[in-house]
Amino acid sequence: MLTTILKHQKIFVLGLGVSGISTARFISKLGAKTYIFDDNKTLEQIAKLNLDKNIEFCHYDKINWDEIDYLVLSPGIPSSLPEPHPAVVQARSHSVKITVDVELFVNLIPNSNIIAITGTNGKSTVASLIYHILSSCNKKVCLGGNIGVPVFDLEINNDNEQYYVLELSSYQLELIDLAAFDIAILLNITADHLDRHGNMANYVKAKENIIKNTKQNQRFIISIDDDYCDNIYQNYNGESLTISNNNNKADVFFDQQKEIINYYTEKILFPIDVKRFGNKQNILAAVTTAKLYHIANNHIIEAIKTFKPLPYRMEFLGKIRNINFYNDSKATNAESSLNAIKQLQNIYWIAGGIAKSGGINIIKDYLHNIRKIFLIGQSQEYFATQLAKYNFHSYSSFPTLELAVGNAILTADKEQQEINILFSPAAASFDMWSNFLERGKHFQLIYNKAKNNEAIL
Ligand code: UMA
Repeated sequence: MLTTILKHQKIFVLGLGVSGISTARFISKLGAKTYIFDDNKTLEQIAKLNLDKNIEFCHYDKINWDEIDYLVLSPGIPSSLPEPHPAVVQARSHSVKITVDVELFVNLIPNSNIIAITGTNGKSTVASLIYHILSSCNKKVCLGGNIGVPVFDLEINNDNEQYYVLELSSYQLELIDLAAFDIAILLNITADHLDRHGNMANYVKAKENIIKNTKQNQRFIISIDDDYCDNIYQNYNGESLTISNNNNKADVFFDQQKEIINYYTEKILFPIDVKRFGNKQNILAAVTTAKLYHIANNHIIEAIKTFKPLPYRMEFLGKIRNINFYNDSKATNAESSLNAIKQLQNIYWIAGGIAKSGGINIIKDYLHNIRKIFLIGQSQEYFATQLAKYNFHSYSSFPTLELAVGNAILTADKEQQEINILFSPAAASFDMWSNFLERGKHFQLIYNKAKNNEAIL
């Protein structure tokens, strides 16, 4: 058993964010000698106060690496690109195994059912939806991973009645070595996190690690809507089920009326507003997973009806006069914003932040859905240059989100028709906020003020 093996090991945990803290707690409780470190000096005192006395805070320069069995890296800390962390370099030179919490966790529970989900966009929605369907059917199920709950915060149950739904990022998948999943889901791949992975090939390789190892009866649910995923599918030899937004040659797809899902040869009547879930692919991935676990169609549909979409993902906040407000702060790249833009007309689009590779290039064919654009953040000039190139000139730039929203409302008030204010940045948030959650909360606060007729500027 891995628990027995781990118990006798010496383990260095680098990074004291949520995943590092939870890993250190778990392995030290098992009995492993646990060392921790974080480059943020202020965390040393906090860690010392909050963690067991048998966990030792120790700089990686001071550790005797010859005695260490594992270096557990927090997902946000690079193991190779753009530059390996100095602790990684030292660990490697002493042949210490470098790993990540998900790898250790999954190897502890080989008998349970593990559903792993990755993709550039939609993975949190799909993970939450699968979790909701399984728990609605009284299955023993836990949800964790990149979605915000570190795996070692989940209850550990190595039995075949237990289900784990794990959202996995490319950062976590990069260090997968032996972990294998019962159902692996790959939703889509578009350029993202290239600063961390260096280039597209490395990013794709990290995502592909979701099928690096196989488990008995493993199934791979893969969307074939983008070339990267299609290529992975073409080269895959195991059992797979393809899903698609628009290709009726896939194993699972919506047919023309969109109220029917074709699941192989079976047709499932599906009277649900698909827009609530971001896109069709998200629904198809969740339904396919549920079918693989033999859940009856009526149970699947009932569960999906009661699912509450996650905050800040195409979240409809409400209507003020002729203006609908949508909070899509989670859209940290243009592909994600494109999903939102495709769903609406008469859009006043608030966008900007730290641009991803390609900027907003892929939006160009859907600019007809947009009436005006309100640019914020570091990417203002870049996005403006791109818009000018596409002959779209109805845009202005603002130094704050308040000013952008305020101006959007003032302008929308003069319109004779219904306007959709869409906050979908198509960029990372770190220039103005610490993450997309903080950014989404900010937009929600501005909306609340506007709703209550309070000044927002
Ligand atoms: N640190 C160092 N040295 C460094 C860099 C960081 O010591 O060179 C320390 C920081 O000071 C900090 C800690 O490492 O104390 C942070 O570690 P972390 O960035 O891995 O963050 P955690 O809090 O452990 O959260 C991680 C995931 N974070 C990232 O991948 C960046 C969370 O995903 C995840 O929810 C959590 O584990 C539980 O599994 C967040 C995320 O932004 C939501 N993910 C990216 C995304 O979705 O795009 C991939």
